[in-house]
Amino acid sequence: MSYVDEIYAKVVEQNPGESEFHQAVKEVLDSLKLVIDANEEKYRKMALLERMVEPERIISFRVPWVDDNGQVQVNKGYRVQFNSAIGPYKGGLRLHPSVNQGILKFLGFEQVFKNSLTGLPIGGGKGGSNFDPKGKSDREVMAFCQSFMTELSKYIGADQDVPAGDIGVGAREIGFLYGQYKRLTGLYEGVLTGKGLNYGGSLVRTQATGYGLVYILDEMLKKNGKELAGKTVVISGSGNVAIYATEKAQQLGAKVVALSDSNGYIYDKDGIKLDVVKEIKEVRRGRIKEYVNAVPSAVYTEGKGIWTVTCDIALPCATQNELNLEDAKALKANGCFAVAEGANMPSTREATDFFLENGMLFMPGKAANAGGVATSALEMSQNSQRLSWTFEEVDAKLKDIMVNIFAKADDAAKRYGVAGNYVAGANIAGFEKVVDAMIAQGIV
Ligand code: NDP
Ligand code: 2IT
Repeated sequence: MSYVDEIYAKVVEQNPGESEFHQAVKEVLDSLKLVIDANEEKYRKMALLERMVEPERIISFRVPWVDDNGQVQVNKGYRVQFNSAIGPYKGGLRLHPSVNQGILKFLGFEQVFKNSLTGLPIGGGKGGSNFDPKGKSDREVMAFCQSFMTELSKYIGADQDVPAGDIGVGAREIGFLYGQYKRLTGLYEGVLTGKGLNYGGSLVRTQATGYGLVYILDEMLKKNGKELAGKTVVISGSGNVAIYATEKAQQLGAKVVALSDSNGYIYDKDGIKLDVVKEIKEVRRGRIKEYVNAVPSAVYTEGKGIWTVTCDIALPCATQNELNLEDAKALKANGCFAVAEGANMPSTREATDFFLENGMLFMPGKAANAGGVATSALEMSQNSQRLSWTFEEVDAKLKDIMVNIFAKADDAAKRYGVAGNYVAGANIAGFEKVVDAMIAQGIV
């Protein structure tokens, strides 16, 4: 058995029930076969892949808090500190009932390669809880965040591990988490990113993942002789990533016609009115179906099905495995020619293979959504310098980083004879930097 296949078999055997983690590892290992085969003896001796697939540390803890009825609730809390070869652990915190150790390991594993691709000095990590913020009062969210941080604060720090937002964690949660960290440690330091602008946050961080997604999409289209202006775009989700992907796509002249949440999707043939969506989602924390109250000409459909909407470009920006083979076929049949992943691993492996085998342009999440964490790293730099850069400065750096990520994925794919396969390109380019740093640092 080849080294790569042997490691995948071990991962499945030693991490039972963690299907998303298996899936993420398999995709990366399959891409790396070409690189590993050329160095098999050396990598095997150093157990490089064994070390690559095993988190440096997983912290798991109890999170007790009191709800508005005086009832004590208990959630599970985690931080997966996956790999610190190229910098302090960096990655978001997810609050969603589906969170478990396997999901956070998949996200932490992806984060290692993504962070490497940004070219900035950040290692990979991820954390979160099975706490469901939906329907909770501000006080309940604060009580949860304070309890979560009381434990997490022992393991993080500006030069050690710097969490940020992800699903269910936005400005409100980061504020509560930061306040509690400061109270416990007495340190006013850049221990979290995505902070508010008046207490150390960076301009553009709120927009960064969605904007970055559209910057790299634009670059991929240009380099393949196509353009974004005038194209019809479907975007899933209606959270942070989806909203700012919509904003930037519209600014660049595309027409976004659909958005969704976990209940259903809206279709607006005239183009989504983003101020209405922001009011529903960012201000009222409502449901996407409320859009049709403000825009009666739009249509709301309950359930999945957003990928049956005709489009040129699809941007999945909700969650893992939200786009399967059937969805991929429907997109292709309706004329879609490009897909870029705002979410982490939103396409199933079968869907990804279908896109690649059918000549569609496809940019995987670890390259396409790296603008968020890249801008987090820019926030860390500003915090260390005790300076704030302007919106234009940060936005220009973000754009530059995304164009560079495209170039790295494109170049690695070409070097290994799989031109145009940005999945392989991103995995290989991300891996090369981390593996060099691991070798240089010895057996740790
Ligand atoms: P938000 O919490 O702001 O929004 C999430 C959106 O996805 C909501 O519309 C939500 O709908 C929908 N969603 C979440 N879970 C599910 C599910 N199980 N089924 C269907 N829909 C679902 O999160 P973000 O926008 O920040 O994150 C979206 C994706 O982007 C995630 O994969 C995240 O890991 C990834 N990402 C985020 C970055 C960031 O900077 N925030 C950076 C890089 C990647 P509902 O409200 O109904 O739950
Ligand atoms: O998946 C991701 O890259 C994020 N949720 C952002 C992480 C970060 O540290 O900004």
